[in-house]
Amino acid sequence: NPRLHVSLEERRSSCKHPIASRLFDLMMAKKSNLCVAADLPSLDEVITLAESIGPKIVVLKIHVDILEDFSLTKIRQLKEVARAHEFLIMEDRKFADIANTVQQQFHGGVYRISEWADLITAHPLPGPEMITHMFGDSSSDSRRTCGCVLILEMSTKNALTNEDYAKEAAKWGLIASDIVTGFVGQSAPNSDFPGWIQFTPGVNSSSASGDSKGQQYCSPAKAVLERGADIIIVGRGLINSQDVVATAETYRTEGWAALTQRITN
Ligand code: 5IU
Repeated sequence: NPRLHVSLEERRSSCKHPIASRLFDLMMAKKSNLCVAADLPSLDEVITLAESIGPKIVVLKIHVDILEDFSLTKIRQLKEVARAHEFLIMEDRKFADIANTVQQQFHGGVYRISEWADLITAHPLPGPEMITHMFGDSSSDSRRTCGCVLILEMSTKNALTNEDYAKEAAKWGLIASDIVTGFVGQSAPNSDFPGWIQFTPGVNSSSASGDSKGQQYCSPAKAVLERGADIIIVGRGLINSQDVVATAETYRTEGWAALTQRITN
């Protein structure tokens, strides 16, 4: 798989989406491929975490619907922190409906995700038309300000995202590579397009197995070297640690070392 060994500079130059280019720039500038899953109960806590670990991460992933104090004012505050420390905000909304509904979930409601998210996750389950129409028509600004991250595989035990599913969805994602900036997966799909980015969750250095609810974990090195991760997604392994800044530095160093090792090999 050529993507795995191509330099980040070269991959950046083949990107078809400004958010993907920006993410490559951030990775190179910050020497980081760390995305933190900030699954905390309030935006106040997310903002405090982001202020402390901001310099070490390239993406902060949130679930907007678990925040008890959500407001557009607070999300704008988080946006400010993201601007100051230079990281992207990923809303892990996992869209999975028909395009007409997804458009409303993306632009409307209380959360108005399209106003602030740099990256948004979506399941390919509804088919390729959902992907091409999720942001609205071709004049929609959000097509350039927000990148879709397609979920090809899940990290959980007995997930239904088998090889055929992931393969078919990867094809759709590649065809729509002006919309799809990357994908979530546990393995590297066969493709000679180096411009899209693999996000891999289920990374935790202190738990070799998983949680008691189906989540499965591996180390940062294994995620990058054996599973093809460009970006490692770390949640509880970091947010529950005593010293989040020191832990972020450890994950950043390990993740980055593995990525540079993979590229130079
Ligand atoms: N997440 C997964 N697995 C997946 C997908 C998303 O764990 O396949 I798609 C999310 C869920 C959570 C984070 O927000 O990534 C992982 O958190 P922990 O590192 O705390 O398990």
